[in-house]
Amino acid sequence: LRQRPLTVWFTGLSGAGKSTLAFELERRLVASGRAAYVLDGDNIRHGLCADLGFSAEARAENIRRVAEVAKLFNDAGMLSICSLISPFLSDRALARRVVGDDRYFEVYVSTPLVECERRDVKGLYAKARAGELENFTGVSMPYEVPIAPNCSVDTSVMSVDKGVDHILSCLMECISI
Ligand code: GGZ
Repeated sequence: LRQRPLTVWFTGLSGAGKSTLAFELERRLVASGRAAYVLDGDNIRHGLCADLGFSAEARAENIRRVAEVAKLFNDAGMLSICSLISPFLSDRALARRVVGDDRYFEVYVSTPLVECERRDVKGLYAKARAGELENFTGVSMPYEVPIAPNCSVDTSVMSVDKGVDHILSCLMECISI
């Protein structure tokens, strides 16, 4: 089976649907015989990046480490799927450099802030609005919208299944995997 090692990099606000899309994409790729693995920001912050907080510097280091791991998976021939808020253009540019321009595929999960805040699955937006969480993306720290993502999905207007269909069609179109 032909497979190009790629890193699919999901970026977007907390609650936008990045992890859900990433794990469903992984499930579909594995079901079609491809080796793929999700590196999810929230999970990785319990282990590899347990020492890091949410300052701009800590996020940059978080993203750098995950990109380095994604590159190792790619070197081993696997597809890496990274799901991190990665709010700053400069950090996503670093991730692109680390994994290699020709291996980096960016998916912007563009679900609007109002919808993420309405969902507030973990109650983090409420805490941030109450001033109990500092440096919260979209509330007390900026999110810099990607300029030219390879693909965009807004989960407030598209189901997870349709979103993954769209990502897969972009992947097939842009790169033959
Ligand atoms: C943003 C925060 C914060 C702050 C805790 N800002 O939606 P979640 O809850 O489950 O996932 C979010 C996760 C963000 O980690 P990342 O590694 O993706 O961020 S970054 O790429 O910017 O390094 C969120 C939770 O951690 N969380 N505090 N202040 N998200």
